[in-house]
Amino acid sequence: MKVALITGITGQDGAYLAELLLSKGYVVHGVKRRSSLINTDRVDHLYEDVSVENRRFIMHYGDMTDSLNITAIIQKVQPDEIYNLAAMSHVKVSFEEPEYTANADGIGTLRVLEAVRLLGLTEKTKIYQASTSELYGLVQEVPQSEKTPFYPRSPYAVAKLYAYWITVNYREAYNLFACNGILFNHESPLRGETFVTRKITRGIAQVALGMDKQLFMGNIDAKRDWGHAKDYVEAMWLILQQNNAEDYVIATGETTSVRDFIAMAFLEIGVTIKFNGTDINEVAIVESIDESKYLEYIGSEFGEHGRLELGDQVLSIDERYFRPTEVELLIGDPTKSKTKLNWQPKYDLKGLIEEMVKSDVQLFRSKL
Ligand code: NAP
Ligand code: G4F
Repeated sequence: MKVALITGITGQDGAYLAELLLSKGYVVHGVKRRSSLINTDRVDHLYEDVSVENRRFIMHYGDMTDSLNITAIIQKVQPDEIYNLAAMSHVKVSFEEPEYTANADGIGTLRVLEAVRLLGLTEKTKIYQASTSELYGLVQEVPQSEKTPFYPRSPYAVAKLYAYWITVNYREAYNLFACNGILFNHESPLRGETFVTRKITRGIAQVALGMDKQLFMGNIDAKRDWGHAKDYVEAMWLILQQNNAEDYVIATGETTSVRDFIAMAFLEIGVTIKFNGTDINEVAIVESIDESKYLEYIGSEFGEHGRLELGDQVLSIDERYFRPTEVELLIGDPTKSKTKLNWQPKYDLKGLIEEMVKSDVQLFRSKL
């Protein structure tokens, strides 16, 4: 049985990857942070009690900012594969916590690589580094491929730039099987609540159920290449199954604005919206409602604001969500991953939105 170690196992990708590797027969070890509240919701269904013999899912307390701890875990686990997913992953928050982000996301990656080298595991352990399309930032080429120059636009992206190059350097200097997956945005019902897609699907569920009046959004002109996290963790695994250690772009090759994502998500519950106004004065209004679809989705119970009606204002712009430097457009060129990894996403954007909206409507209906 192969042994995998996942840092960031309690995050969106960590949870899907753990499921995937368990289904492939791996023993899966994960690093979780100590916190005052339980932070293992996404993987609780995989938990095995310590009394279970031959457990295949094992958690260790750890933190990317603690070299001794990271080294000790790797020594104990002796992994065949490490998936380094742990990071302070929120771009906007990284402007407020730049030093911590550099430490966890940048130097944290060095800690993993150096531990493998110092422990003499360079021949045994393959390493996947969670690199990001944020590296392209102020894009120098459209679409972005493995050869596109980087131009990071946030403390998060700059930290991830260090992580990218230190991974390449350890591969070249020490012959480590270390690879970067340059993943474009990927989402799911497990996505953190403050990333834009989940904020939208949660917000729409609450507005549609009369639990809130409207969404407050930042730059809705930004465009992203959105895929489903389930498809993307499969690409992570494929990257480590190749004969040669290389870096890959993982993307759908299509881009959509935040504005269009919002309109598509409202349409999923039968509501057509119209955008009026410009810049920070832009709003969205309910233009029409497909009654049978709306009521089939939402049911007949509503919160204090009641049901949606024609003309209701359901969105405003709030400058607090703007970033000091923005990444306006991301669209990946997945040619290499399609040809070399034979990777093909199963979800399209409509299917992703449907799954996320359904899940959040169900979540908030249960709270009514
Ligand atoms: P996520 O949901 O935010 O999960 C991040 C994980 O890292 C969580 O388990 C978190 O623990 C853990 N973590 C954060 N700081 C840590 C520290 N100092 N020590 C140990 N663990 C720490 O992120 P995700 O969407 O799954 O993304 C996974 C990785 O891919 C991240 O590195 C992200 O930057 C990168 N990435 C994501 C995307 C995307 O679109 N999702 C695209 C490209 C790259 P807690 O649960 O305790 O917070
Ligand atoms: O969902 P986001 O916060 O994701 P962002 O900044 O693209 O970063 C995510 O994807 C990266 C891959 O490219 C990962 F590396 C990173 O870890 C993370 O997972 O924002 C997407 C876009 C941005 O342009 C943002 O300005 O949506 C815009 N946006 C507009 N209104 C908003 C909002 N973003 C958030 N979070 N909240 C808003 O209200």
